[in-house]
Amino acid sequence: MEDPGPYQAVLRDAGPVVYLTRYDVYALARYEQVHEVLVDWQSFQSAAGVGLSNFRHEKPWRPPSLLLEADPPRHDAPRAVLADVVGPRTLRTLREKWFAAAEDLVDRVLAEREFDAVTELAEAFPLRVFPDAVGIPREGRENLLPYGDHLFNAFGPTDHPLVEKGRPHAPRLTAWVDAQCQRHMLSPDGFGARIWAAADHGDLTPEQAPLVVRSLLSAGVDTTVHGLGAVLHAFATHPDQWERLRAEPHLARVAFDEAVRWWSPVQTFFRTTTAAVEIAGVPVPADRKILMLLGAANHDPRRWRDPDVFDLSRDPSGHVGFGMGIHQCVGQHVARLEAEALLTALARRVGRWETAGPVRRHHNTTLRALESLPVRVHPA
Ligand code: HEM
Ligand code: OVM
Repeated sequence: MEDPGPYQAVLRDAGPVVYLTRYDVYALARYEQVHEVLVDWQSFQSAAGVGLSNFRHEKPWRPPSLLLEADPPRHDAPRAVLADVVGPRTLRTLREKWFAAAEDLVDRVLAEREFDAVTELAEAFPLRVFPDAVGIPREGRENLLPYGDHLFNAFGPTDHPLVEKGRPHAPRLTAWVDAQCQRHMLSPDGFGARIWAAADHGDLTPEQAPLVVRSLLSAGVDTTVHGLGAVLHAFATHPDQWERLRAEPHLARVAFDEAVRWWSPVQTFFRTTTAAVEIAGVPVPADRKILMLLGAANHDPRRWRDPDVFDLSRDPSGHVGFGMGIHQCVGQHVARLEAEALLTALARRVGRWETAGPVRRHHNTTLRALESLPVRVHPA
């Protein structure tokens, strides 16, 4: 978790499929095989869980997601609804508001010359705009990050100390999140209300609506916090790339995608084989867990030139940091808009910046995350 690069290189070079005896898992760390499995939902299903746990044999710790942990045809309706609710059309109406919120936040944070870019920016910005956009009340929002953190830890081995540390808090966090998904808790103009309206319209059942809202609250906070943390970390440690962004601010979106490739905030997801298959000629039995190392695929030198370099000149499209295929991140436009707003506001005001203390990692079995990024800024 401190530095995933070296073990990922070992796994990539060990072969196209690496059998992990301790977990009875088939691990893929090369881009070609990760991509192949991501786009073949028929052979590699999600409904048995996208963590290590196999839902055919183990009871999931919470009711499965109707998107992430579902296969067609059940996946299709929730996916279509959410794709519309958080799609580009909706986001055009939020653009001005989110850009203004970013300008306001950055103005206030830059009153100090030294601050923690993780807490003051990467956490503060999504927490300011996203829960409002979903339409949940203010009360209890401090539960969002801990809930997501436990959820992402729980995709890994359930006897891991990080999961054991989170488990006592899970019932309280889950109860709070589930309560926010009820119709009467949601403001009339947010993403949540639009999901309930889709149920009125017959596109979802009333039983599905709260679980689709839950997907937004599950997947929409920690991911963007750590994605923004990644792009801020990248720029604070690559002054030449910051200079380039300042000269060409339209690069903000591609910069964020390059950061999602380079850092890969979501490091891993699993699939389960529906039948005996071959991956790169290696036989894999039915009902086995396949570990896709998204971060390793995004650094595979077989696919990327100088993969470890954060480079705005690169075309990062095709990276698997948002997945690929039918489950590819439905919230990626939300994440990109948040990043574009924050980076644009910063690029106007910060001439130069650098780290001003030790960069500390936040440990999570699935997320690659920062706890602290102390920075010193020099105004433009
Ligand atoms: C799916 C990453 C932001 C909601 C995914 C997947 C990845 C991912 C890798 C694919 C899962 C799979 O194939 O099994 C990320 C990253 C983000 C981000 C790195 C930020 C940088 C968001 C946001 C939202 C969101 C902001 C909500 C607004 C979802 C949902 C799914 C998903 C609901 C499941 C989609 C499906 O199964 O059809 N995300 N995500 N994500 N993401 Fe994101
Ligand atoms: C969901 C969900 C939860 C975690 C992650 C995710 C990255 C989706 O509940 O649908 O996608």
